[in-house]
Amino acid sequence: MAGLKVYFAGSIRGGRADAAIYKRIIEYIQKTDTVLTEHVGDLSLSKHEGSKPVMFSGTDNTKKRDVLIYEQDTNWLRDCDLVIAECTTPSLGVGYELAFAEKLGKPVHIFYNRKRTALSAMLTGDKYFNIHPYKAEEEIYPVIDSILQR
Ligand code: 6K6
Repeated sequence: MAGLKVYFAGSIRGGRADAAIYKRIIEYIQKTDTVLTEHVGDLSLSKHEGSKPVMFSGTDNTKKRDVLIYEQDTNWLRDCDLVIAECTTPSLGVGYELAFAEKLGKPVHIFYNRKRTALSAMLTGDKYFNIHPYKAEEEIYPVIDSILQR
């Protein structure tokens, strides 16, 4: 564990189409800093994770697991130094985390591919957020260097 504590946010149940990009961003941050939410870049994780009937039979156990996820993630948000989110794939959970981080006064940086998505006005219209549209993935990394003050 070293450097800044970064909360990386990316879609899980919203869809895993960009999971490989999340993984590469997480690994890039980890060169010098700590990512509290490494699991977001886990390529074996499907959007149905957390509600698998085989592992977690019944609504009650699934709900209990979700309560634990919520408590862990909101604790990490309290603990982190900043939030970096990749928002090309829309996700209710990520949107919630961004608003939660704003309430806590944490710096928030939002990346999205502007060729593939029109970001919600609730994000682009909120002057609190640092929004970084990109066209190609390689544009992300120099911006991350500057965010992490490398
Ligand atoms: C187990 C292993 C990996 O993931 C799991 C179970 N699910 C989650 N674990 C931890 N954080 C989660 C999980 N599901 C959603 N989140 C949080 O919400 C992450 O921090 C993501 O940034 C965000 C994604 O929200 P949805 O609405 O797309 O799921």
